[in-house]
Amino acid sequence: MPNNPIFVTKPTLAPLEEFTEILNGVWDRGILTHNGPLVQELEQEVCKKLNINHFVAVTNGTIAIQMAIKALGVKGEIITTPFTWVATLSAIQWEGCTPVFCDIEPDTLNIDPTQLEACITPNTVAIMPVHVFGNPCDVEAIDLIAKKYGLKVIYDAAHAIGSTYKGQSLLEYGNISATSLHATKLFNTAEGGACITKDLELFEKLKRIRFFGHDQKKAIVEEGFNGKVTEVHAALGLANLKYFDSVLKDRKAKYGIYKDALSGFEGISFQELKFGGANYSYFPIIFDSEEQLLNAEQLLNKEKVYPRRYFYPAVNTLEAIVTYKEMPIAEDIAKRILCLPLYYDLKEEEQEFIIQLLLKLKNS
Ligand code: T4K
Repeated sequence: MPNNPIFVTKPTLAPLEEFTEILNGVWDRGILTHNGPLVQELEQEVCKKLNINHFVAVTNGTIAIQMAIKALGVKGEIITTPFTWVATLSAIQWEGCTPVFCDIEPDTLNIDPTQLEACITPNTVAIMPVHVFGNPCDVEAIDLIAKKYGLKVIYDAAHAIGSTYKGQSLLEYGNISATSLHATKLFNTAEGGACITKDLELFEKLKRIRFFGHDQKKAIVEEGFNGKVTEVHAALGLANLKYFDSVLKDRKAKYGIYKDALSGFEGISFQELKFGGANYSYFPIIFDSEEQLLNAEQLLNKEKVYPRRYFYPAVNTLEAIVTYKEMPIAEDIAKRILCLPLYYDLKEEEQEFIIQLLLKLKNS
């Protein structure tokens, strides 16, 4: 039994001295924010690392989604998934748009493209799928539907940094992708997020929106807000970025260990990674019933292991903020899914301990 509790995740942090080394420059310059040199460097370095065109670093992933909606100038219904974190929903609503839910595929856990067309009305302006747990959506099918109906596509790519589709960064799909660099994500700046687009005009617009609507001469040329990133956060990002490849590799290896060990376990199944290219940022298991999940959770908690029920409940059931509409697949999956601890610092013996606990359940 481990000495310390094992949580679902733990931030990956570069050695402290590597962070403070970068911070020395911040102290020397006295520039703390307003698109400082470290923010610019972080954006350039991430573009190089992911081989993408433009990356606009912002305060957090929720703001990134809101900025994407704002930059595309859409107002109306946005079709999205009920199987997501509440931020997807609230970002849509904060931008004065109406979320319309489209159910998910029971295997990939992503929005079901075959159900999309039935959700489209004359008021539909955009589609906002989520690459759930970093597993790529069917981007080609979604793109075809969007083109057919003249809709924008904004990916909630909060989990998807490091994921690829046909060898290219998944963040390049859609008109804009919004990612999260929160402490719990594969690559973090403590709090943080980013908008990614291939479109140069949108890129420039996103930068203006982030900074109150200023153009380069500081004239206000459009409505913006404060989505800026501090130099301290950028310094952390630059320190952590050096470990990006080893973190990806480590996640994949640990994902494989869980999968191999739990594959013969009758009563659980796994998310289907249909197109490959996942970043293995979470390890979800789907139980046959909620009762089995609760048993497993109880057993793990007793041993100070704390997996998480991402995403529970399905957000279409959050009646404090939306009108309920039944989404049978998402609601069912949300009740039966549990994410196991998966992070860079998770030790081999800790992972083995978790596996053994679950296997005990199988044999009981
Ligand atoms: N879209 C989607 C699909 C998302 O999943 C999210 C966020 C967003 C949009 C919005 O992105 P942001 O605006 O957040 O950038 C976490 C995160 O807060 C959230 O970013 C994430 N998704 C969501 C799925 O999970 P909690 O409530 O589970 O976090 P918490 O505090 O319970 O942390 C989980 C575990 O991580 C803890 O048991 C311990 C560990 N931890 C956590 C923090 C914050 C640490 O060791 N250190 C830390 O600093 O929400």
